[in-house]
Amino acid sequence: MGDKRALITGITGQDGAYLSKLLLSKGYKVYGARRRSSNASMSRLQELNINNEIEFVDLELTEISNVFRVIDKLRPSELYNLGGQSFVSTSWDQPLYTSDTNAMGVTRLLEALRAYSVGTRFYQASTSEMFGKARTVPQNEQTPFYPRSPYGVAKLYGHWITVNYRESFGMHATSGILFNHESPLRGIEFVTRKITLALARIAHQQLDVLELGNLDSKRDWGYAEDYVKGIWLMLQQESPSDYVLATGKSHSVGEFVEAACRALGINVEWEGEGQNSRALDKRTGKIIVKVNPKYYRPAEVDSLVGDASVARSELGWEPSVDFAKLVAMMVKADFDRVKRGIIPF
Ligand code: NAP
Ligand code: G4F
Repeated sequence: MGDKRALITGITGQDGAYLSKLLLSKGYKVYGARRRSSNASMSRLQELNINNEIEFVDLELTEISNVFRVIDKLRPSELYNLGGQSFVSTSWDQPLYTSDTNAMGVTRLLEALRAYSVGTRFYQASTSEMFGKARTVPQNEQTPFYPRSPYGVAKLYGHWITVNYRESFGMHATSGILFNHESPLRGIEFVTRKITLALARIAHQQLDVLELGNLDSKRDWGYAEDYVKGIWLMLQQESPSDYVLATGKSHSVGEFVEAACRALGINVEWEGEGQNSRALDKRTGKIIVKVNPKYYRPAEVDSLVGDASVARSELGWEPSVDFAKLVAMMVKADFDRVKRGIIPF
């Protein structure tokens, strides 16, 4: 494709940062859509040293006039919709805002493209949370959906409206159903980064105990930089479709804790069950991880594991970072940050 101009919503987030880096390396002009804030954080883009290569535009997904003006002005060749209220827990506190952004926000973008730029290739950031109380193991593009949170329900609307605009108007609209992907740029509210940062603080004697919710819940955790390559590949296909990206391996939150402790050279031993579970540092005998039920969710997604065989055969996509390597990479980044006294995000 000759015209390589991409608009990315959610530019300040984890995936926005890695996708920008990838597209810049491929010679794209990157427009970064950010929402106005008194404290706009460019720290992920700064960490990757690419903030000066991006042209920023103000875009709030809940504001239709804003969305229409930006699309009319830019008419990009590719639009990646990564913007959204992405924290599942918050979606029970802010269900209407979550729907406005994650569901209606998608329709606003699609309507703007339909009006001004129907040839733009569109990517929607869908999620394995849509499988929720999963009907089959592993989950693939054919698995029925059963979302378990306002976040999952809103994302399911975003998924189907993307499929619908593809089928109704012939738009090149693709939905990527991505399983959890993490990195040193992950937000600290998500369980992986919460664990690596807290354990790094414990290792530096800056914190005594890490409190978590459900230790038994299982996720298919991959590396974000691998996943943005898959996202880009999806939009390079002649025909639009839907694709699952996943590693095919699942681990519990407790196993993530153990792997992170291993990477730090901490030997842990579990005691108790359920709400009374705790992990002790075998050397010191101190409790370093315990359960606080305040982190339990009103409805849980107990276990997710994805089957990415369609992405493998049609896109040639493969994850390159396994679970142990991912955990070690995140632990190292946080250990070094705590040592330097700088926690950028
Ligand atoms: P993230 O780090 O939380 O980033 C979310 C981005 O969306 C931020 O740039 C945020 O801006 C922006 N945003 C939030 N509300 C907005 C609004 N109303 N208008 C415009 N922008 C808004 O999330 P991520 O991990 O990069 O994920 C990217 C997308 O993929 C999200 O839609 C997420 O739901 C979805 N997803 C993620 C995963 C995963 O495991 N990471 C898996 C499946 C799907 P601020 O910086 O201003 O808050
Ligand atoms: O890290 P989490 O908050 O991620 P979750 O809910 O799976 O959502 C992430 O992945 C989705 C893809 O499937 C994305 F769509 C979504 O945007 C986001 O990126 O929680 C993972 C699991 C949950 O079962 C949660 O109950 O960890 C459990 N957990 C246990 N203790 C905790 C905690 N989660 C958090 N955030 N904090 C805890 O203390």
